[in-house]
Amino acid sequence: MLYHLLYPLHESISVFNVFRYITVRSIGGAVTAFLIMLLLGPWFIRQLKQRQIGQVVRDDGPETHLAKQGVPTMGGVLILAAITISSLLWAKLDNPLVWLLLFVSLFFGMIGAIDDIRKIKKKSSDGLSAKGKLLLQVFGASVVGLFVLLHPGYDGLLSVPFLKNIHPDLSWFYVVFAIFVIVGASNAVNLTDGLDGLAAGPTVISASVYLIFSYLAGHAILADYLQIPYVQGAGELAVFCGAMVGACLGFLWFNAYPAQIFMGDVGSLALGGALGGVAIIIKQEILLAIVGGIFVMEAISVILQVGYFKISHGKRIFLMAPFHHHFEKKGWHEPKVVVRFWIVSIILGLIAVATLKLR
Ligand code: 57M
Repeated sequence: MLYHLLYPLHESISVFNVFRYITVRSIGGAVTAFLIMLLLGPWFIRQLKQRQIGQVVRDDGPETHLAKQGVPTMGGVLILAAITISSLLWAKLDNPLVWLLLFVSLFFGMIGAIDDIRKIKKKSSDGLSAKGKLLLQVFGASVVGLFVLLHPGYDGLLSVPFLKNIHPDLSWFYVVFAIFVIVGASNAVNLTDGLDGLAAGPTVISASVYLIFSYLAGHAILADYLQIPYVQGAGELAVFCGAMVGACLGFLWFNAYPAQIFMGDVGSLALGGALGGVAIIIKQEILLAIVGGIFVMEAISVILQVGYFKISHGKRIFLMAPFHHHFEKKGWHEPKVVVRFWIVSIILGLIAVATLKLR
């Protein structure tokens, strides 16, 4: 919005010329979202406490988690508010990709909110049925997949990191692939969100990498030089990614151990959906498996654990899944597990950026 209001005045007030630069607006988006979280966080936590919107902790988890009973949850509502307000302030509003990414984030946030509210009302950790949640997620993701496939200038070609000349054409199957990426990312972040700061940290790193890739994908000359798909208008998604970075950093201020607030499914499903959405929209889909490697490893640990548990009639691969609990069970303190996962996430982020040249 600020671009539309202030840039036209740049001839009389020259400083407003800066609003034309995506880099400036991405940083503006990040700082604005961060400040919204920092300034409204304490108030929001008080509101959650007054309304007794507190976490119901399962009794079959690590004993250390029982002390977390009642921690205010659904902090994702404030995260989404910060991302939305900041994006609407700093992004160009005549860009359909920005609205598409806002849609998928808020739609997945709505799914999570329904789940959270049901859990809180029922005072149990069972929320929306798995089938109901999945159907809603598939619908939301299919909107993005269809938009991308039918939008002028898009195609069903896949980008493969490290292999610049390989572009498999999925054609209509690209919609199914897009659903897999977005729904998979959403649920993977959801599973990861099981320790203080464990989901927000890697999300900051992933959104930072996608901020860079969005800027490059939307820049015709740089995209051509780096041999990545040029996506007209993708640069504006750097502003959205900046808002995600700022909002998650602001959330971390309160979610760092010992957490004063959890993001809830409203936050984890939305952030995962947003990361999956931006990966599809800027045509950097497989890259998410690298930069979001922590999320992928967490989801795979659950798939392996549940699968082996069933075929072995009760045996386990990990002491507990998702595998952040495995390290807790091995005696690692929670902050140590979280910071070590952040370290791995940062290394994966650097490798993801390196794919721009290693190809
Ligand atoms: C999402 N939710 C956390 C919080 C957060 C199939 C199975 C693997 C499913 C999985 C599951 O239920 N996942 C749901 C994980 C929960 O966090 C809430 O949920 C939101 C995110 N969705 O925002 O509102 C708990 O996580 C802890 N937490 C923190 N700090 C945070 O910042 O400490 C969350 C955020 C919170 C709090 O304790 O209550 C969760 O873990 O439920 N199930 C599991 O993850 C369970 N694993 C399991 O059952 N493993 C079995 C299966 C695979 C065979 C096994 O390994 O044998 C674990 N989770 C819990 N207890 N709580 C273990 C049992």
